[in-house]
Amino acid sequence: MKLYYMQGACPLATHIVLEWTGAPCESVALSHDELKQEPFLSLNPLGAVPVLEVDGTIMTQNGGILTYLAEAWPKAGLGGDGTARGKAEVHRWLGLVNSDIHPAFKPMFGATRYLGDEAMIEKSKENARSQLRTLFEVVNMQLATRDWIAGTRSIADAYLYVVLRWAQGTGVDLAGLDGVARFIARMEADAGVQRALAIEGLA
Ligand SMILES: N[C@@H](CCC(=O)N[C@@H](CS)C(=O)NCC(=O)O)C(=O)O
Repeated sequence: MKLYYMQGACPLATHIVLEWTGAPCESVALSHDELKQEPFLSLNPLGAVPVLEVDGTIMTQNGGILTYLAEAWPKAGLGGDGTARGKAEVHRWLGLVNSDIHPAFKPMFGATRYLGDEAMIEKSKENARSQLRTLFEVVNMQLATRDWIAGTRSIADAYLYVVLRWAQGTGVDLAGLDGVARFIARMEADAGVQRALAIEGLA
């Protein structure tokens, strides 16, 4: 397998899951400019990572890639507790991270630059931070009584950790979210997470 990634971006979740599964994989680092040019655009016309190449097949989209790894390496137990409900629970939280939390960061990553007015751009970022605080309060409630977001350690935890890193780096208020703080500490103490961070030069 070959994983195309950009440092610190969402493919860090794939790197963590690869470490948790033990699946061998080559990593290819790309700059933001390289994502928007050939030859990468031939792999993913959307110019986005992650892209995972598996035996000549190109996979894109976090949800698809992470689900593939959980299914293909079942011994790692990253797809739920083995029941239909457990799998649904993993996808519930993976969906929250991928469809609600991740896109809410867009103003912080330049999506509202087109407004052209610094005050307006800052306002859009403040609004995003406030939406993200609400989303992380929901995550915190779930983590109040659990070590892992879906009950058992799963692909959703890897992705959740990535967006929490972004929250820390973009001034989202995580104060008082004790379950979230415990989760971040648990992830940072994990040897697989540490190896994934080191692969991306973030350790
Ligand atoms: N829906 C896509 C989103 C992927 C995505 O947003 N990737 C970001 C990195 S976290 C990216 O490649 N952005 C490039 C850009 O700025 O257009 C997925 O889940 O894989």
